[in-house]
Amino acid sequence: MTIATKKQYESLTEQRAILYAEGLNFFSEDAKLACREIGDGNLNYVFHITDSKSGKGIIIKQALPYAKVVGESWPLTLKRAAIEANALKKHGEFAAGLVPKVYATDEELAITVMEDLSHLTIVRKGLIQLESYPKLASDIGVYLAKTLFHTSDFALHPFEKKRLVSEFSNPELCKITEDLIFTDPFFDHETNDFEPSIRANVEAIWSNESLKLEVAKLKKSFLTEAEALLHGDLHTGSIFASETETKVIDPEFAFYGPIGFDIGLFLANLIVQTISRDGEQQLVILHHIEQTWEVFSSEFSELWKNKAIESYKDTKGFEEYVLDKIFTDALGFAGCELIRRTIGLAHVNDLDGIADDEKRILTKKQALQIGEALILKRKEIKSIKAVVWLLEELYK
Ligand code: SR1
Ligand code: MG
Repeated sequence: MTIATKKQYESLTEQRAILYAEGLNFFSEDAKLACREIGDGNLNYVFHITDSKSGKGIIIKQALPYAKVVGESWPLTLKRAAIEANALKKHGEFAAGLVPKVYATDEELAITVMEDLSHLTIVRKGLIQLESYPKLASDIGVYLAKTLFHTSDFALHPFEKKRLVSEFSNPELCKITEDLIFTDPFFDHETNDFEPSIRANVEAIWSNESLKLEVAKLKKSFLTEAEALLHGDLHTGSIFASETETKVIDPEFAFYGPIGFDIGLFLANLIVQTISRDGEQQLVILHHIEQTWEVFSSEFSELWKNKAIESYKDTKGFEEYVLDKIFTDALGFAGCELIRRTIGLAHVNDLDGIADDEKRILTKKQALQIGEALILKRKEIKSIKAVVWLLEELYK
């Protein structure tokens, strides 16, 4: 008699990851496998398995039952591994080539096995080292337009759209964003983390009622507007790239939310780079900012023209209204991201890694200032060029 036993979750070690890889039928029997844990994110293990005989490789990503950045005191659902794998597959239907291929998933062990991207670098790391990514902005513009348009009501039958809203319900990960991006940084909360030298700037944020009112509106939009299947955490640490390739990884925060959110997060993480750079190097990133929006909006318009199923798609002014709203929302969300990356729980190396104390503090103060301006002035800023002018004025 065979007794069926349910597989129990256990976290992998490098040794166990090799055994797991051997069972996948991906490598040949005589493969010589090696493994390295390469995860540097806040939440998961990432094992890179390579076969020295064939040169082939895979990534085995495993979700931990808690947030790695904090420790076991912050339990976290393992369901996020399935959300991530399903979001990669769904986004891959529309933006093939811009996301990694998923080879296998294992719900019990919260594992996703995917394409080896080790020939690419994490964009945040590369940008800090002034590496250039000539395709980054246009690839991300295309990725955003395709994934967001095709998963929205503009492209889907309402039954399918609502089925996807339910499939990608992701309350625990959304709660992290609600707290860490939209709430905690704007109050004297224990999760916040900032340098004593910027305390006065932080306290000014906590007591700025008009700013808090605008953040409350943005949070409401994040909580309630199920416009499209978002990546949900599209910062530069969620993108692998080289001079010729771009791949968006890590959509474990995926859910149905406002279209401007992914765009805003990406723009904010580019803005962070412009603050610490000068001259030509700064211009490169300012150009990325402009190009991301330009490519996104023209691709989105093209899809609207050719693929939208909405009855009002040709009603004069509607497409413009939709794009204006996405733009305004994106600026507001970018502002919140800039503030939380400076004073909230999850920091970025673009700011914290600046060794010179004076420069780092000045950069952080500017990040807060830009964040505030984007939130408060988002409805007055009418074009991406105006965003670039605002930044250039500040850096003069
Ligand atoms: C506890 S998780 C902290 C942050 O890491 C993720 O990448 C998200 O950005 C989240 O806000
Ligand atoms: Mg991540």
